Amino acid sequence: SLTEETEALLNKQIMMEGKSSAYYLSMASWCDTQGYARSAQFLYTHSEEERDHMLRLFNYVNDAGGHALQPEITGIKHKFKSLREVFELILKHEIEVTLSINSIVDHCFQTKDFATFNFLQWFVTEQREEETLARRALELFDIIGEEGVGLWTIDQEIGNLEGAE
Ligand code: OFO
Repeated sequence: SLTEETEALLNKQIMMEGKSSAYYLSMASWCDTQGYARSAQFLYTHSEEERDHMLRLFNYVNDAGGHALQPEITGIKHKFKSLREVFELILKHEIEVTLSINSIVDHCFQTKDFATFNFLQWFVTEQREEETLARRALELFDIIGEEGVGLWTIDQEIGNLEGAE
C-alpha cells in the first residue's frame, strides 16, 4: 500500500490535474468570447481529458488504500492577450506537469513502490503526447502567420489537431 509520502505526492498531482482542467476550461471560454470557435472546442475537450486524468489518480489512490482529496482550485486566469499566448501557456503548463510526474516516478522508483511506478507510466506517455500537441499548435502561428485571415486559419487548424490526439 501507499506510504504517506507517496499518497501526498499523488494528491498533489490530483490537484495539478484538477488545475489543468480548470485552466483549460477558462481558456476555452475566453476563446469562445473571441470567436475562436475551433480552439474553444479543442480546449473544452482538453479540459474534460484533464478531469479524466485527475479521476484516474483519484481512483488509484483510494484503491491502494489511501484517501484521494478533492483539490481546492483558485487563482485561475480568465483573460489572455492573444490566441498565441493561450498556447504558449499550455505548453509551459504541460512542461510543469511533466516535471511533476517525472519526480513522482523517480520517488516511486527510489522507494521501490513498483505498483505506483507502473501505474504512472501511462502519464509519462500522455505527457509526451500533450507536449507534442502544444508544440504543434504553436508551430501553426509561425507557419501560417497571424496577419489577414491567418488567425482564422490557425483556429481551423487547431480544430484539426484534435485528430492527432
Ligand atoms: Fe494531465 O495532462 Fe495535461 O496536464
